[in-house]
Amino acid sequence: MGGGSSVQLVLVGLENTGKTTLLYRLKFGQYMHTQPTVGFNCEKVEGHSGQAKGVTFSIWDVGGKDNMRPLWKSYLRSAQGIVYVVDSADREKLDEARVELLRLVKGQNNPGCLPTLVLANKQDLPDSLSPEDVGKELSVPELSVTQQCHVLPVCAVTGEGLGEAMDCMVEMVRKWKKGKGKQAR
Ligand SMILES: Nc1nc2c(ncn2[C@@H]2O[C@H](COP(=O)(O)OP(=O)(O)OP(=O)(O)O)[C@@H](O)[C@H]2O)c(=O)[nH]1
Ligand SMILES: [Mg+2]
Repeated sequence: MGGGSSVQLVLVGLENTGKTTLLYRLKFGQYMHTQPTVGFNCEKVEGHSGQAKGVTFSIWDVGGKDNMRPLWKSYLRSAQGIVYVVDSADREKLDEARVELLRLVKGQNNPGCLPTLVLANKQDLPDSLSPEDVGKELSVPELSVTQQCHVLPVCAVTGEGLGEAMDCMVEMVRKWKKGKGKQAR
């Protein structure tokens, strides 16, 4: 996969984790003020570096409040990857974040085992957990036995880590397309 190709992603995670901030950071290259998302946002974003260079991402950002979470699964059908955003500083919500991640990834609507990238967001906050600890809390090591699942650190406000994240996603989607996700990693 390279320049000229397109990748459709679904961007989910609990409310207030920074999904829309991340989407607008990618789209406009700057911090934008957000409101809680009711329904979804969709933007087309161009990749600029690494394997993402020249790739067009269609990103569906779905609201994370509990009444909107049942909608997440309906976006999986047309997606080639899941980006799951976590607030690394909100320790009290990590259990809930894990339950929702597993419900989505292990559910009936994900028979193709879409590659899943967990983004440990808000790394700028002083009490944020490391990506390794966020990954452990969300069962990433267990999930990655049967499907592609990685965790990366990001800060949606500054954009730090987003280039690496898009690069990683392209690589995961490329492998998934080759093996349709059957052979993990
Ligand atoms: N410190 C810090 N704050 C962030 C970061 N990313 C997002 N935020 C803040 O987190 C709050 C929620 O951001 P949103 O992008 O609206 O969150 P969301 O996940 O889209 O929330 P829903 O639409 O309700 O699902 C906002 O006040 C953002 O400015 C980050 O990396 N660091
Ligand atoms: Mg939002």
